[in-house]
Amino acid sequence: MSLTLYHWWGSTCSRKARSALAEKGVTDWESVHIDLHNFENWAPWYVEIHPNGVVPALKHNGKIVIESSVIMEYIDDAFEGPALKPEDPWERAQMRVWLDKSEHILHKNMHLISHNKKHAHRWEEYIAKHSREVLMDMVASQPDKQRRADEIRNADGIPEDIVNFAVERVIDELDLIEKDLQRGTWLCGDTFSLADIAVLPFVERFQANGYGEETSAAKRPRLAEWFELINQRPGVIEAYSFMDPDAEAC
Ligand SMILES: N[C@@H](CCC(=O)N[C@@H](CS)C(=O)NCC(=O)O)C(=O)O
Repeated sequence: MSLTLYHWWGSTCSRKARSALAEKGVTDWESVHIDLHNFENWAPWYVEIHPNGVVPALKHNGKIVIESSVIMEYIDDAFEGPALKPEDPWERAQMRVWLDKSEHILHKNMHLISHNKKHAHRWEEYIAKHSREVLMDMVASQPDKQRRADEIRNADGIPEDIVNFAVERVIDELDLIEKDLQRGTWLCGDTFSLADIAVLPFVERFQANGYGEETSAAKRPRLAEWFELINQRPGVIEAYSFMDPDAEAC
């Protein structure tokens, strides 16, 4: 059996994939760390693996799986270990709704929220080291047409009204998380599932972006309890403690 995960230590989507592996008890995998800060994800050798030039990607016995939510379902289906999908068909359907939201609402809006604070800064560093021309050439090599257009549009920062709307959209989802957590310990009843894994990185990232009050016990008590509980899981601790191998080497 050969299993390789192409990922970046701090990426929300990579955290989803690593959490699924750890929760499933799959430890025998090779790590290929893709340096997003130096745009290694757009290098031709990586685009051969992931045509959209993003992380994560999983290679299992020579076959590639992309898309973090699909990767998580694949891991759950392909390996022995605790089931990460609820038995009940309705709860399982709710889990898939959360997988969809993690991608199309949480990830999409978090990307806009993080841009000015994190990504723009990373671009400035790149410009200081190389030049704006080199950066824009790099951006033009982003293989996904939609993403390329978005990156070019966002190159000078995202307007405040767009960021504010993105914050509102995430807050709407926090309300839905609070509501769903009334049904049980986890997002889809009492079974810990891929829904919990998929939502966690965005709750964490929202806090890191300075919106921790929105996830506080005073504002959303069930969400705060869930956050504390999920962060005690050994699988989650393992997945989130994966650090930048280059940073460790310094
Ligand atoms: N829908 C994809 C999104 C993947 C994605 O956007 N990954 C980010 C990290 S979380 C990435 O590679 N960003 C680098 C870039 O866009 O250049 C998934 O869920 O796997």
